[in-house]
Amino acid sequence: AKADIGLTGLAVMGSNLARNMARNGSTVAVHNRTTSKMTDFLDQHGDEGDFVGSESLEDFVASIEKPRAIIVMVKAGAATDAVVDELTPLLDEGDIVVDAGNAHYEDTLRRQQALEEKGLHFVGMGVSGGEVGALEGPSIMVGGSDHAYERLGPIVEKIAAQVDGTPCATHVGPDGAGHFVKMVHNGIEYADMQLIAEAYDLLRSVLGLSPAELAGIFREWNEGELESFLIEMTADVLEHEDAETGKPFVDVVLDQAEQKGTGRWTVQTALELGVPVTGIAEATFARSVSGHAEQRAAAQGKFGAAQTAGVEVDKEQFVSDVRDALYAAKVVAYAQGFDQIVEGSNTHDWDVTPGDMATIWRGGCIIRAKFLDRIREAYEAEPDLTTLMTQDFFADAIEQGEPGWRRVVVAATESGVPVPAFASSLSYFDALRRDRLPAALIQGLRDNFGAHTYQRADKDGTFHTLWAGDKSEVDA
Ligand code: 2AM
Repeated sequence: AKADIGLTGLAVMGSNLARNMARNGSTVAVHNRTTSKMTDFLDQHGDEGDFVGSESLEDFVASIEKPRAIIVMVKAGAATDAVVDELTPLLDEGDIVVDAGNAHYEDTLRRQQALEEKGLHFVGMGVSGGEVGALEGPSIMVGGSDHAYERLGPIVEKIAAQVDGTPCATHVGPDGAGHFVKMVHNGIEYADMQLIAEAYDLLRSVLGLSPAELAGIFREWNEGELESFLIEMTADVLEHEDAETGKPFVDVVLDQAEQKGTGRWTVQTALELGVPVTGIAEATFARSVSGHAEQRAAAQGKFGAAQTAGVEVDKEQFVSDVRDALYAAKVVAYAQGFDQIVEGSNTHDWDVTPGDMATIWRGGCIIRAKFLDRIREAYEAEPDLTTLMTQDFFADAIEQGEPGWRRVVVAATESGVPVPAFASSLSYFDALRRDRLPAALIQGLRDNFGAHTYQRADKDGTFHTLWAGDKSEVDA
């Protein structure tokens, strides 16, 4: 019998996806450029399910049931293009090539168009959950045609994480939609991690608690509305001691955060779409700041640590305030991320259902959280929601958290603890609710130096003031 699906690229992610599919009943054709990896794979995991191993790409393709579905799990970029180019001459009309890597959605759009011209289907499939998720049940965001999803969906929905009997996998929309949504997912993950890091830094600096004590606080938070994989993991990391020195692990790790690029892509795309994802942007920039060792050393040498009087706080109150700030800022970050999904979908005619994204992010992925069930419910109640922030449940949470959120930003400022994400999300909230914004002054300046014109709040039309002349107003 022929294989139900094929997978080429048997590094860890590819191997784990292949094993997951086989464990869930699919016969999986496997291939790797370096043949020994394929034979090693079969030696180690061949008994976990039905595999068909091939040494050549030709045999691999021939071993798969038509229309063929072939997952490519190689390095993003040139390697993906190389493998797709090698594959396409071997395929028949209606066959489906799936890129399960973290591709930029514009690359996916390009590849989809190229394959469509050949009568083939290209699917950009976002897979979140890391190596463990790939094996045990990831969250899967599938782009591409309906034809492709009909073939792929049943397999993918089986291997995904399941929450309340619902698979964490769905057909997000055509062409680049799956990779776009995966990109924003990662951007939100950046923001969420930055907010957690700011909460940790504040609690530690202001209250002088040890990492182990802080782990206890995060464990407690994980019992409530903040319950999430990232909060749970935060407790684990804070509790961990370095074997070599016996010090808290978090104190021996070099404090420079790295990035692979999906956060940057999210921000770049958001700038182009004109969506203010300030939480994600601050998180991405905060990683850059941490990596600028020379500037940090120069500033430390020149100024030393911030000279502050320190703040007097009630411990219990402060812990509660930081939790409120974290929750409110998290609402802002997710609201902004969902705005970007909606805007991307509108721009590319993808018809993405935002609530479905919250649904498939409830399990398997890195940002899985109780919180996402609330977002799912919010979009269920109101599919065309203008912003998550004003939906009843989240509006209540923000209003309840607001006083603490403000106190935390003040305390951070007074104690010299950087809180770019807490502060910018609060500014975003204040900007949205403000009666008048100083954007009016900016319009005046633009009209003055560049005759860029302006509109008035009190009547229709476009106007220009003769700034260099008698300052009268003319229709523009
Ligand atoms: P390899 O084992 O032959 O190196 C992660 O690097 C995975 O991508 C590996 O399975 C690797 O195959 C594969 N890979 C990377 N570049 C590739 C290319 N240009 N063509 C085919 N496979 C590639």
